[in-house]
Amino acid sequence: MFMRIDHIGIACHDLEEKIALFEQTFELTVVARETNEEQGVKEAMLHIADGEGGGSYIQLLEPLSADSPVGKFLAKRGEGVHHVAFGVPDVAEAMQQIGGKGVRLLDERPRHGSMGSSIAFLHPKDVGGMLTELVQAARQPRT
Ligand code: MC0
Repeated sequence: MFMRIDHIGIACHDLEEKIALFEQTFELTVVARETNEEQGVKEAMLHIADGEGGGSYIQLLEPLSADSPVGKFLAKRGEGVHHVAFGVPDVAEAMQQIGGKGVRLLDERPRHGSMGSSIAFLHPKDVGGMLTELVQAARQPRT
């Protein structure tokens, strides 16, 4: 079902400061930036590697407001790993399979994610305390 780790999402207060930190410390490069109003975030993707069906990234997330998911997370837990995202070939199919096993889906249908991807979240309480994201990259796996 999972092809690769698509990204690790890291919540931060100051996106530009954390981009500079990750670029300088790990010699990573920002390959995409986006403001996603629906998700309440301003974000940057730093490329790590290419994998099956898409790439692997560090995703830095700054909240657009205090009452957004990332804003609430920062207030409660502070900066750090917010979610882990796994690449799947077909997000709607993965939602159906995983939902059928009793895991709560936080989205009724796939939503717009980074770099043209389709995404859906799973409730952290149903998967060992880890907010989990399913990602179907815009670039489809080679057949
Ligand atoms: C909350 N909890 C978490 C968590 N956020 N556990 C692990 N990781 C997280 N990130 C825990 C809380 O500690 C709490 O546990 C319980 O879940 C319920 O949390 P809450 O604070 O009462 O409830 P809410 O209203 O904050 O909702 C949490 C929930 C929400 C995960 C349902 O944040 C959500 O729907 N997230 C999905 C969307 C999202 O995160 N979007 C931002 C990234 P206790 O034990 O205290 O009861 S968007 C993104 O990343 C896009 C751009 C992309 O990748 O392309």
